[in-house]
Amino acid sequence: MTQVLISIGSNKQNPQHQIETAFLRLNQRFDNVRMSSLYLTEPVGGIPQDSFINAAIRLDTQVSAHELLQFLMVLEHQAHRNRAQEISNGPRSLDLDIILFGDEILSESDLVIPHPRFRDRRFVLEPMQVIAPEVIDPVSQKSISQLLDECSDRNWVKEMEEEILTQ
Ligand code: PH2
Ligand code: MG
Ligand code: MG
Repeated sequence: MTQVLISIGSNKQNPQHQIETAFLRLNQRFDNVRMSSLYLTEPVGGIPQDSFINAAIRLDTQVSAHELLQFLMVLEHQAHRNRAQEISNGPRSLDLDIILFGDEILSESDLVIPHPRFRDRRFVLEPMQVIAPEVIDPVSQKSISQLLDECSDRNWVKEMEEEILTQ
């Protein structure tokens, strides 16, 4: 089994519904799926747009990182995400990014793990710190807690509601 950390985000087409639907589908497909509470977050990347809702998800799987990526892209497609019409860092109905995949380090044209920008993003680290504070980034050898302590991103991140747990 590999423990995976995923960052989920949306700022279009009912963000809260998009995130809850994706979480239910992940929960049907994978083991020990846990999601942080939802966070309202300031858009990062310089494009004027609505605030995002972000959360962190942890799950266990036997599939490869590429197979997981395929599954996440199906979920994005089901949320009517259309990459062809998108601008970089712009609005999106559903974004599912693999942040860590066990201790794998991978750099391919379609998939880079650990996610190259996650250490600089408070909207990724703050929710993740709640469900996986001790998980180690295999590149920096630092824990999620330590990366959050050292993170200089000052864009605002506000917790929205209680944590959603699965049995
Ligand atoms: N995703 C982006 C660009 N900017 N900003 C916030 N707050 N949350 C996101 O999920 C996000 C972003 C590109 O994927
Ligand atoms: Mg993203
Ligand atoms: Mg993405």
